[in-house]
Amino acid sequence: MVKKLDITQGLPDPSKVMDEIMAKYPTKIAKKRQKSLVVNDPAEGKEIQANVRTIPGIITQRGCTYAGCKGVVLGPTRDIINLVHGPIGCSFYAWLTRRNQTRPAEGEDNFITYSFSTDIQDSNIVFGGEAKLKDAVREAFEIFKPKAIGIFSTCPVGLIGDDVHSVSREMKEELGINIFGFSCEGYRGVSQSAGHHIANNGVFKNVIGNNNRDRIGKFQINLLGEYNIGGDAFELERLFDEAGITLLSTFSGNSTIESMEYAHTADLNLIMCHRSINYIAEMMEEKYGIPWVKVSFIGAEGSAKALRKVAEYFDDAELSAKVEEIIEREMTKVEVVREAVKAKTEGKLAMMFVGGSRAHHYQDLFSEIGVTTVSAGYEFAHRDDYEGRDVIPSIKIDADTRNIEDLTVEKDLELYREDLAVKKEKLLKNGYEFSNYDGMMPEMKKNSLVIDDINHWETEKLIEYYKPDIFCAGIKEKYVVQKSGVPLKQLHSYDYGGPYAGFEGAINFYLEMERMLCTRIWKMVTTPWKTDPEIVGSFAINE
Ligand code: CFM
Repeated sequence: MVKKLDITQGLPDPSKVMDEIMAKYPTKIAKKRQKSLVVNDPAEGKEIQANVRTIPGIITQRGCTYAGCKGVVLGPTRDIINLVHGPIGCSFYAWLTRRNQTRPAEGEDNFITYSFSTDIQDSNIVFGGEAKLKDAVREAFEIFKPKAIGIFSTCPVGLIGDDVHSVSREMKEELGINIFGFSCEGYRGVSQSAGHHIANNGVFKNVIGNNNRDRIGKFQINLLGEYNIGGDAFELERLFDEAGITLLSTFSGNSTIESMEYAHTADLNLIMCHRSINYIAEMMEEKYGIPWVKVSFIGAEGSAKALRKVAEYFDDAELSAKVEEIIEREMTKVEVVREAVKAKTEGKLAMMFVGGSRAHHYQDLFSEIGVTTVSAGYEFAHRDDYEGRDVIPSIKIDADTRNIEDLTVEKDLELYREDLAVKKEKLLKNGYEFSNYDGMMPEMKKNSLVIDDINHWETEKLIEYYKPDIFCAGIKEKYVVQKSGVPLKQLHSYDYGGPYAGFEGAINFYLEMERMLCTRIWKMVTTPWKTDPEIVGSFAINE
């Protein structure tokens, strides 16, 4: 039996295991890596190194800029053709059939299940690929007659200098639909985070504000940074619907480009994933005066808090009463399951290394069933996602960040909502919080180990040290972790489970954790490399 780490007196100081990790690195690398591993102290507020280049040779969990732009932000939108200009491999791996769900209305376009690519070849690399790109745009238009086409640059396209923006302008003119390009080559930034920023800029410039349609609801909001993994957005739509809150557009789970065009007619923006979409929220406030608030619908408590926050903003007795009614009804159901599961899961340990927001949000769901997060980190978040937005002025702008365009946005004199600015002022005086995110570290326990851009070596050492009951990450980590006898829950694709957002989502998550945390099967796994440290293969052809 593995001896469990004793955390009854608080989390142990992990400095020793950190030293062991560092001892294996060459001095220069250890010096750099050290700044990304932090022993948390919420009272002191420590600084972490984040959003810097991964050291070559290290196996990172990160993805590329193109993945963040095409896959994450634009990918889940169903009525736009997302055309990848590049080799077919980039499209194959960005094919989104696996996880983003969407519900088109009867007869409405849904291109998510397709994969569109220019499939460039060696000859295009030598002689240029713009002609092929134009042909692909015409062909896609001819077959599907979409409302919009987005063109995404991959690494080779940037290297040979194809101009996707001029092609977009020309094709827009020729075909008469909205066509726009993204310079989101994989190498453009240090991770997919750069791709989020590029996507935000493109959507803001080319889509938001294209349709000034009239109001249709009393309380109009947008939900930003919710990508409908495992049907999360469906659960939130159910809650907003019942409360009488009109969700104009979600960026970008279960969404349409059409809805994004009138998103600027909202009264409030809610942000779920701060990392991927805070840029749009900020720009919409500058241009249209729409305030934003950070919420999290991951966890039943967080969901209740978020709904109350919206009700408080609109300050309407009927809405508040409805929201309270929903919370009471849903929480009664949640509590029954939570209590039953917590009795079995209390005291278990979790570790999570995911993306740029889930490593924080899922700690709430775990703590609702008594599971402690001993170590966590993001793949590509920035210091503000760890330490809170108040550190933004002190973040060093390096050459990699400067590489990403920062749009200058001006007030739209016609559409700017002075009434919302006044409302915001008033609420601020009452202590209502806007435009803020406190980050992950202030909410984590003292001595928990926070790591940015963790790698395989560090993962293995930490599993040995903490012996967690569950590890949350993605598909690249899944099997190696499971072979160590620790179950891994994917928080990117949910292992095809979900939804986990909102109240129904919380119930789903508790039950799934009960299954994963309470089975003894993982303790029976013998790590294969303990008995066979070397796997020897041979070619059948030689036998
Ligand atoms: Fe935001 Fe996301 Fe995430 Fe993200 Fe992602 Fe994702 Fe993620 Mo995978 S936008 S930062 S780039 S919540 S794809 S839907 S699950 S790493 S934690």
